[in-house]
Amino acid sequence: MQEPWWKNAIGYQVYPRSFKDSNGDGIGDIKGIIEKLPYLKSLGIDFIWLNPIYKSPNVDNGYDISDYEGIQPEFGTMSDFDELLKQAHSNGIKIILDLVVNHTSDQHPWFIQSKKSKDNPYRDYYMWADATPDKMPNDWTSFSGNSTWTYDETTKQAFFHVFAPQQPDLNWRNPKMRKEIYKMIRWWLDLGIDGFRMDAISHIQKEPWDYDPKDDPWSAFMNVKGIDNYMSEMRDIFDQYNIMTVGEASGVTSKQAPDWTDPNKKGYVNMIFELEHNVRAGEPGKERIDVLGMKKVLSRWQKDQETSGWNALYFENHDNPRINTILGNETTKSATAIAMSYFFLKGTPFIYQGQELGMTNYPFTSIDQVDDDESKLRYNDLLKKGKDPIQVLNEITHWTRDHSRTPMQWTNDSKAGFTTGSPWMKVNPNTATINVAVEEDDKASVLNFYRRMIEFRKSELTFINGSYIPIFEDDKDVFAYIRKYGQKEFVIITNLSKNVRKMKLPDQLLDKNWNLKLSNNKISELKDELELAPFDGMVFEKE
Ligand code: ISL
Ligand code: CA
Repeated sequence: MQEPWWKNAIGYQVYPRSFKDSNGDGIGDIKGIIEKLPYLKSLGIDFIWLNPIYKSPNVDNGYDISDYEGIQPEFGTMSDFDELLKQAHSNGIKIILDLVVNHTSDQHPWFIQSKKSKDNPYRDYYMWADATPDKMPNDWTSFSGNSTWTYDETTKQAFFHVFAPQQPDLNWRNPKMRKEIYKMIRWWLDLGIDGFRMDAISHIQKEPWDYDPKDDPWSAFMNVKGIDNYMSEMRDIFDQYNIMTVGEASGVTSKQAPDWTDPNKKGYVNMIFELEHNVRAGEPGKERIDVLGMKKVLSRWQKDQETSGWNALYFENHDNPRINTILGNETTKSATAIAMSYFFLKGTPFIYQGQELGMTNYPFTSIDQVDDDESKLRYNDLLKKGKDPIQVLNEITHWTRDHSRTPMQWTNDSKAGFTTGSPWMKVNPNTATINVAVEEDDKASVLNFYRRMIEFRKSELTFINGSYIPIFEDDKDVFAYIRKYGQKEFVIITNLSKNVRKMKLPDQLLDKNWNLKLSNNKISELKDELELAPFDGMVFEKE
């Protein structure tokens, strides 16, 4: 059977605001992306996931949409988008868009209508309930840590939101609302886009308002019963197109995942992003991610979707700090070891812009440098609770989403070659040494390593169908596994630590000849006793 195209594809996530500015206003835009298509082609990626490009008041950088079928003017026009799609396709690159349908902006015409009166035809596009300024319909907590409800004076009711109050949740129980969303979905698919990344999609169904979340505050809107109906309706639309879909599905467990991603089961989407191995939870002061914990989560997802379903593989995105800082030590060596550690797992790998350069966290020193609404909300909230300002700043800047939102580093210029104007977000000063231009010319750069790795990954079908066999499973530093299909066998070994590690090879690797295929160090043979230097990584193939 012919495998679907997305199984042997590499995704690249573009955060349009920070990718490339074409007109000097300091904000990345669609024309900037078009300009950089040759770069993306030279990387070897197959599709781009674009973060939201729709009209938005920008409270949550585009995740608050006020017009689903309009382009954010800062990013360009619909004809720019058509051009991007055309040029991407002629370069063999597909484009998937963010689909944000858990909520809209409070400036969306539907919500403006909905707010007007209790009998407005759009009232039930959102969720309203009786309240008073100091008594909300229930005491559920939103992702920002505040109430999921905001009181509205006009009708003396409160509306529901799992994110910021400027992002009211759509009422998926309303078939009229769903019909409009589905129309919009078809509109984009008919335009020729290649699929969707579905934002916060596991939250679209909520428990009844009298549900008690107890000590799991978000359980009231995490993969709640009844979501099946809506997901199936969307799947029936997707099935009519040759596209790919990836759901951001926090709260869907690895055991439930195949149900979501296996076409022989419910198969709502082709793959999901799990948020369990997600590192943002890392506490300040705790320098880096717990490698063993992360390995266990990733291994479990590999196993639970080994024979049924499909994984989306990632370390970075626009919501997380840079992996080369929080897991690595900001070197070429750590960036490449980390890359190898996840790239050969079973699933579709995603790269976040700048990850392929080894970009790092931004050295924040003050809250004025922070843009992210979520970070600012939390900062003010903690100050109000009387916490020490320095401690709060440390905590916020430890995980702020802004680390990944600084401009893409194209050159060693102080503006990173990102803009000729004043960048909307500070440029990381290490653009002096970490940038596309210098890395292009350096054979040993992270960028050129990614190129080789991508080419190799795509040339070897074992990485699609092969089984996943973890080795050194309980080791706290080394992430290693075998991928095996028929006679073919590969082993991936990465030391994700600063420790020198002496390893005895497990039995299943002995008495075989191994050829080195990819490496970031000088080891060329797989010996019975292996001495791994900090952040050594390599892939061997059985002869
Ligand atoms: O579980 C969560 C928090 O632990 C998350 O489900 C939540 O779904 C995730 O953080 C959502 O992120 C996405 O939707 C947000 C947006 O701000 C993020 O940038 C986006 O990736 C609201 O649209
Ligand atoms: Ca611009």
